[in-house]
Amino acid sequence: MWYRGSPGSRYDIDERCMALKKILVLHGPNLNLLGTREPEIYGSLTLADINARMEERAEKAGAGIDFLQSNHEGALVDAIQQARGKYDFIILNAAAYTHYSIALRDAIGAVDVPVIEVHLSNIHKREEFRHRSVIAPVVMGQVAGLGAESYLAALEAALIKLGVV
Ligand code: CA2
Repeated sequence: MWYRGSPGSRYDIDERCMALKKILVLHGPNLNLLGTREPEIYGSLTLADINARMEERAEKAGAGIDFLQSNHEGALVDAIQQARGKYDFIILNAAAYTHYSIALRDAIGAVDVPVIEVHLSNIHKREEFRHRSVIAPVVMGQVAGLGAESYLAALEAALIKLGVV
């Protein structure tokens, strides 16, 4: 499901007038369930809550932001490939695909858009199979374990790297 900055927002207006910096946020499988189960691990905010917080911050900084959640590996690969020339930064929570998707790793490696890997939970202190991220070697950096603030910290870093704040 795609979500875009609200119509008539500064994002919409700026996009027609000047080259504004654009960020794509990708959420992987099962993250649509956030806020409904396992709040002790993933927190009680829904994905819509997290997106709203990020949108508010991006708008304040004058950057554009779009969101996509998909349970399908191929849809995420397509979104990464299509980000080329359209987005300046990707913030990616690949969820379970983090631990085994060579397809996602190859897509990130093939697209010249910087990626920050995000996790709500601290994958390094959970089950052993979560300790390994196959995408870590091809991303700019990783933020994990801060709950929804992982996304906001990644966004802040992206805004700084893009020179908009
Ligand atoms: O901590 C993270 O953000 C993860 O990427 C979340 C993934 C998990 O497989 C990774 O190891 C770490 C799981 C996302 C599933 O989210 C749910 C949310 C609520 C209820 C059930 C699943």
